[in-house]
Amino acid sequence: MARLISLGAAQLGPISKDDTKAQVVDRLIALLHHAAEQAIELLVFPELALTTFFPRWHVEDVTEFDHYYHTEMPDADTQKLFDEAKRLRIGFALGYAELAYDEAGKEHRYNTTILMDRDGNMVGKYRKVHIPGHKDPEPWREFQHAERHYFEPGPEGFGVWNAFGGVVGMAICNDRRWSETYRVMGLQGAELILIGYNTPLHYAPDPTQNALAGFHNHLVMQSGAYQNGAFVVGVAKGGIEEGVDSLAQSVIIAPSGQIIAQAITTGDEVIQARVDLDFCFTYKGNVFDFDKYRTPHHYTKIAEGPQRYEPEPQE
Ligand code: ING
Repeated sequence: MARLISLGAAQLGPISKDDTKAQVVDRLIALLHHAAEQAIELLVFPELALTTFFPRWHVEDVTEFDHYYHTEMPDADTQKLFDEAKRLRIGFALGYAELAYDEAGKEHRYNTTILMDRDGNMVGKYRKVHIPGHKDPEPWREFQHAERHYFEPGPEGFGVWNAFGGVVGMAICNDRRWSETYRVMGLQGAELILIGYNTPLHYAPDPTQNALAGFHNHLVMQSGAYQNGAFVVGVAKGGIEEGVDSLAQSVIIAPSGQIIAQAITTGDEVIQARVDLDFCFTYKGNVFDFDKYRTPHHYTKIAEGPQRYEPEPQE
């Protein structure tokens, strides 16, 4: 019997630093309504979907940016979104900046995604593991990418959850470039991997890669989907946001690695695909039958960290 689910990606166009949370939440609710028109049951919003991508600026005292963070989710700014999603019976994944306190009362700042089911219950929370960019100001850059100043890596790593009739995992932005991200979730049986991203088209450390931004984006998510027999939803906050041109091209990808839905604008746009989660087994049960074909005893270096050989000096 098929396990059908109607997936959606809610791509966002730019959010300006002066947009209020209420204005942004209204845009997210409008996208929920577009999703409801298409009978979408799970809608994925991008990374940091409530605010502009503020790591593009480096402020010495991070508390100056506290207004971009949320200590509770939902909270007064976002309750309206959660209520409307529950009313429409649409589950959703929402990226946001999280300010959390541990048992000792120590502050932690994470780049987080929360996953809600169709009944309005929280399924799980994922905190970004691979934090790209830099911590200290790098004035040589046209714009900063100071994620390491504003976020620490999530301590929980990559989990999966039983939800939406399948096994669901999450990742955020730079995570999608690392094959380990998908494989750690694939080993836990992930059938559906939800990924939001904010990706500037200009990569300051090596601008020759700029022309390949779209290619690299789809390359890594298509590979991750295929090599782990999972559906992948990759959703952008794109367009020119505070002067930074950011990649859009949100996609829904099948376990075959094929793109089955793609955004055609750089703004607010919902894309949709109705899929059968049983299709994952076409890949998990054959070419990527992990139990039958993987050889973990040869893979220990992956977890131990690099043991580089240096190239022999040329005579
Ligand atoms: N953004 C970018 C990303 O991984 C980046 C940073 C861009 C890294 C291009 C390397 C190359 O898509 C976030 N937010 O991680």
